[in-house]
Amino acid sequence: DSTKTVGESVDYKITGIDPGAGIMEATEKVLTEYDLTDWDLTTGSSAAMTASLKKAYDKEQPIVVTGWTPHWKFAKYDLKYLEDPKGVYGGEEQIRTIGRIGLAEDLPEAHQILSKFNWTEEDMGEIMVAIQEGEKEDAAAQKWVEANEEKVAVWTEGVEKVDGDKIKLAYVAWDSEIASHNVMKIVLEDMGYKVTLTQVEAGPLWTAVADGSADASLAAWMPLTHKTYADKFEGKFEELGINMEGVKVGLVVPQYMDIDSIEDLKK
Ligand code: PBE
Repeated sequence: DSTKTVGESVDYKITGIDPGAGIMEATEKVLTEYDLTDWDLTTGSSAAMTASLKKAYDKEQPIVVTGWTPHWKFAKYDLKYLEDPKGVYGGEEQIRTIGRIGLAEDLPEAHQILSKFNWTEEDMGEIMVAIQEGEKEDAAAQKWVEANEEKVAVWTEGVEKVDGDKIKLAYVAWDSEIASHNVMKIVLEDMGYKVTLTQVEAGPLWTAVADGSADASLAAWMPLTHKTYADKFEGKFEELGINMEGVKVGLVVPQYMDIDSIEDLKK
């Protein structure tokens, strides 16, 4: 119905994800800063958000979701980010690896591998798309590792194998993090570790690394997305390095919607 405003057409609703995600905090800020007083951000999960997106997209209906790159949804659907002239979502973000204090002394080989871990959006995309098309998470990661021996060799170069040392990695069920943690599990297992992956929400993830109940995570989106967590736990974790450059978060809509900027949501 072309007489409706954008807000009316989507019931003044932005489809969000899990409440602890940094993008949720940023989106609440967007509602305030852009004066979108009639709008609500719904909470759910990454999987529920993509299900809603698929449902709307298949019928060419309007929808506004919290989105991020890398994500398979951009390969599957024709989507666009809404411009964010106020810069609430920051600019180019990075995904960083964080470890608990003492990791370097206790698990030095893993500390080295985690510190060297670095890959690209394309690498991660291959795994995300495979999983989305029905492949099991661990099988998709295993295939990628087997097909990318040279890349993995760079992360493990000069590192000695261990004999069954235990390591625990914490992650959130975001598609990007499912891919990265499943890859790292295999890489560390091939180096002799017994790896446990624990899936938690973002707040408990940061808490676990800070209190040492998890050894590391590849899921720290910085400098802005997880700034609240990084500030809260300052001094209680170690930054091990950037594992991916040029990632992004924001509001995402189908290309067929006739809006370009967050400001257009006011109309
Ligand atoms: N995300 C995906 C996360 C980081 C990775 C953008 C949903 C977040 O908002 O915290």
